[in-house]
Amino acid sequence: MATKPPQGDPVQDAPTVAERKRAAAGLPAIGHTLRMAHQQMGVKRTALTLLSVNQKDGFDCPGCAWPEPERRHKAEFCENGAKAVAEEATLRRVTPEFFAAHPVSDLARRSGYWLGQQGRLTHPMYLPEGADHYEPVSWERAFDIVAEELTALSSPDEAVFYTSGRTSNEAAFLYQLFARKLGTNNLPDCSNMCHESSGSALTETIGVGKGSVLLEDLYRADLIVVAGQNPGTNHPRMLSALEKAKANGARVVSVNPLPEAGLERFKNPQTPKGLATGTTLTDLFLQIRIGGDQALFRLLNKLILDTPGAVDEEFVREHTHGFEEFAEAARTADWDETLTATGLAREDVERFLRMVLNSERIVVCWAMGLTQHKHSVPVIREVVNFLLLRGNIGRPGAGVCPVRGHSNVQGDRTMGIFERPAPAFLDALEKEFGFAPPRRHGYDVVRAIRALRDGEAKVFFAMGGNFVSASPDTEVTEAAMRRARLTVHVSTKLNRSHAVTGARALILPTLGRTERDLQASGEQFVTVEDSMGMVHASRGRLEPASPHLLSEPAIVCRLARRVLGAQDDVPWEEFEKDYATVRDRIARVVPGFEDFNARVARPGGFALPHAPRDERRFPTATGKANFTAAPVEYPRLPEGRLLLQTLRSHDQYNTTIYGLDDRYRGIRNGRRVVLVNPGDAQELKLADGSYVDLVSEWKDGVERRAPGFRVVHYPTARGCAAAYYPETNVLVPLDATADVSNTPASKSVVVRLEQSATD
Ligand SMILES: Nc1nc2c(c(=O)[nH]1)N[C@H]1C(S)=C(S)[C@@H](COP(=O)(O)OP(=O)(O)OC[C@H]3O[C@@H](n4cnc5c(=O)[nH]c(N)nc54)[C@H](O)[C@@H]3O)O[C@H]1N2
Ligand SMILES: Nc1nc2c(c(=O)[nH]1)N[C@H]1C(S)=C(S)[C@@H](COP(=O)(O)OP(=O)(O)OC[C@H]3O[C@@H](n4cnc5c(=O)[nH]c(N)nc54)[C@H](O)[C@@H]3O)O[C@H]1N2
Ligand SMILES: [Mo]
Repeated sequence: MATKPPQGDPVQDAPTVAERKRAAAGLPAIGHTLRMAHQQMGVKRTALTLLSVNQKDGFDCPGCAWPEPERRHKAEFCENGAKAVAEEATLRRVTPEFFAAHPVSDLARRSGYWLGQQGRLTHPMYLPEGADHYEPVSWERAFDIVAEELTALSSPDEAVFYTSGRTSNEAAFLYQLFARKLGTNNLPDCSNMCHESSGSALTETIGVGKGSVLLEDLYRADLIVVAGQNPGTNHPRMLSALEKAKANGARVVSVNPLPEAGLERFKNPQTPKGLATGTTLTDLFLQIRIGGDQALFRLLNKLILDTPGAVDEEFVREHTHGFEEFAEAARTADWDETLTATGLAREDVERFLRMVLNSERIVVCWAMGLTQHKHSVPVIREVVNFLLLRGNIGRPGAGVCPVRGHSNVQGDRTMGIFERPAPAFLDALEKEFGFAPPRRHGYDVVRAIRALRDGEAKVFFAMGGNFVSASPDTEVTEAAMRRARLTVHVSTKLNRSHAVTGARALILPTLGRTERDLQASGEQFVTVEDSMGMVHASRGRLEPASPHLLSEPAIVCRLARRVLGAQDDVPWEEFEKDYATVRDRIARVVPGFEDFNARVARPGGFALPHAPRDERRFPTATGKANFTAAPVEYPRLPEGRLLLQTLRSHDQYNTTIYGLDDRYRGIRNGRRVVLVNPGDAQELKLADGSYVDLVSEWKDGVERRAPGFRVVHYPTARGCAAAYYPETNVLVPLDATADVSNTPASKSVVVRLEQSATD
């Protein structure tokens, strides 16, 4: 039974499969970029917009959080950044007439792709209780509605304030201030589903939950390990950095269950040589089984310990804690078990070891392939052990590089978007604004869903994102959302979260990164922090999509005034008029932002301090970098089952679907595909092109099913399968999360594949 497209939805999911690609970018990427951009924006707007992406006087690309190099190209964007920009700068519009023609019951039947393709939201819209149509509403009335529901709560902890990672520093700072003045730390964010495991592991081991390298370090590294990341699709500009590092002599090891085209060969569209032949990026590809990384690094660590002279003893003595206990655990690492856990050959691991021992300076980069498993925090701790052993933290050309996703997800956390804020942050907030912020921890994403499900949270407010599609256990999450009294979304584009609502709902349309932000004191810019802790300004140039839009800071300021009262002593009106006054406050509250306004005026911005990177100082509980000795874990599969990872295609940005192709993997015109190793497929009798239901098995006994996926024989590691998110989120149990970080384990879902009913 191939799934039927939603009624009336012209999008037909009919995947075809061709050979996968072995190189990324090049001329086809330029062609795709321009075609997609022209469809959405027209020719003139395309040129005007794309040329100011990531320029020093332009706007920050809403695509990803990869940093900009000091010397920029005229075109400092990539194919997927251009798609992200085109999505936002599109000329299509979702007007009140659109909502009159499409009741919520109709929107709820549409695909996410169709919803996104309708264009930019133009007016604040309100869905009254019991109604099936959103109707236009004034901003004043919209804020009244939110105030009504917030004041009716018996505790501020019955409200949840979600943030997606595109929100600027200024908006994020104001938003958390408002939530905390209201009296709650319920500030879940997309990071809870993303790099939370990295933050948890790094804070504990090196004292700072962020990466410890700058772009310069990548250029100076001898060895770069890219584990659990697909930069060719998700951080294409990283390929230029890897290319440059290779030109300087670095070698690259890729650890991944999938051979990803971008890591194999990169055809840099900005150089003639790149366009002609390209550069081979990966020197060693370790095709690891899903979840095998901790075992791999543990064995590597044992082998380093066993090699005379391989440990940086002075560094270990001066700067670390817990070495003995760790070494004892590492010495028990076992070849056989490691080869089982990883699916690797002994020679692969030995080659990796030789490369490590021949390298003075090592950087490890990673993304969702390491962070979204039950044991993700121990996986990342083991990576830290690996780097500490040879002194690879806190010196040039070496360090940890968790590659962030959303373009300001790191900055939002720095601004205090966190359900478990540090006491020092709250102290600073208290001192600056003269109120007592709540100290109780709030809900993260998973806990917020439980609270909504159980009727303990009643108002859900989202600053961007698409909560119901991005979250795990889609049916549970949607049912939870429908129990809310009020759901509010500050959004640029239509998405499923607008169609799965509480009793009442609001859509508050906002400016995007590309747009001019005019306030009473004049034109404003905002600031963002990239994956490497560089803070810089972002200034949009386009005319806003509609005259009725408010900026995110303006929305928060007006809402706060309405809810907290005009006599509130935070100068919300001033903040809205002039964002520089917000930055003055950030400068006094957040360490590293001293003299913010002056420093961000410098082209290119400034780097935030990072104690381990800058001075080999580790602000942990022990005052040193901590080795850790967690037992090795890896997923064990029952007979006849596969371990499914849910990942991104080349034509999507999280839940925003740009198109139905995944060019590098050879898949076109459809997203309901499941990639299976041909050997596994043979054992399970799954012919290429047959249709299956994916059924996830979890200890709660509930059967979660995603029907109608085309089987694609694909060279993934044995025992592993892959399918796209968000179609497969229905399979991820709400309670299947990472230990410590509570991140949904969306890269290790145990599934069985059942032949589809009518196949
Ligand atoms: N164009 C585009 N850009 C994006 C995004 C987007 O959707 N589209 N999303 C943004 C966001 S929010 C994020 S967080 C990043 C995500 O960036 P990525 O983390 O690159 O995204 P995924 O597609 O989830 O890819 C996960 C990678 O990890 C591998 N992997 C899976 N399991 C394991 C494992 O157990 N071990 C190892 N070693 N590898 C494994 C997969 O094969 C895959 O290559 O990209 C950001 N940039
Ligand atoms: N199964 C599975 N689930 C996952 C993942 C996975 O790999 N597998 N990845 C997880 C990860 S890493 C992440 S980060 C989350 C992403 O979760 P979210 O950040 O919640 O989701 P997005 O799809 O990025 O949000 C897209 C929406 O954001 C709005 N938007 C875009 N730009 C702006 C803006 O400038 N301002 C405002 N206010 N709104 C804007 C648009 O309305 C758009 O529809 O998903 C997570 N979920
Ligand atoms: Mo992310």
